[in-house]
Amino acid sequence: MDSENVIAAPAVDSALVLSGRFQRPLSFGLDELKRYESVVATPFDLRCYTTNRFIRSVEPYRGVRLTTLITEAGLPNSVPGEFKRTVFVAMGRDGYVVTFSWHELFNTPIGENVMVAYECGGQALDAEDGAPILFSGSDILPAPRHVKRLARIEAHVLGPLA
Ligand SMILES: Nc1nc2c(c(=O)[nH]1)N[C@H]1C(S)=C(S)[C@@H](COP(=O)(O)O)O[C@H]1N2
Ligand SMILES: [Mo]
Repeated sequence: MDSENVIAAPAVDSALVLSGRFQRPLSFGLDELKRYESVVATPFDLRCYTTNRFIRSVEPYRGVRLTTLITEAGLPNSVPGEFKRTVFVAMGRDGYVVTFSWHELFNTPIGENVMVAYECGGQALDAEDGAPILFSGSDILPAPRHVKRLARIEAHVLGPLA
């Protein structure tokens, strides 16, 4: 294992790792997420995008905004303005993947409601409850970007296609 992998390795099983093109790769345990300013989501119905199936109603989540964690790790800036063509790939521990763009998170109202949740209806969530849970509260159908057991956020800077 090289030194880069040692830094990126989760400190504990439930840690969330920010890796890729961030200025400082970081790892957050559940308790570390609670040290940041928190936001509370509106209660919502979890509904699958593919089948439109109602899954369950969800009490208000509390968590830290994804933009807060990204800012802590530092947006890429080795080339001026490259942060604006950055995409963030979020992965669950099971390999489930969803994407966000810099514009979406930092330059639209969607970003204000994207959180990494560690509490629901006033109750602390643990790994068995799926924590930490990535949740995008402004999505039309919330289930796809409701990632249980979020493990990693990778920053990728897109380049010209040809
Ligand atoms: N980690 C993880 N989160 C996930 C998924 C997944 O496969 N893995 N599937 C998503 C989709 S498409 C749906 S419909 C819901 C299913 O929620 P449930 O497992 O509570 O029924 O979880 C979402 N979050
Ligand atoms: Mo789904």
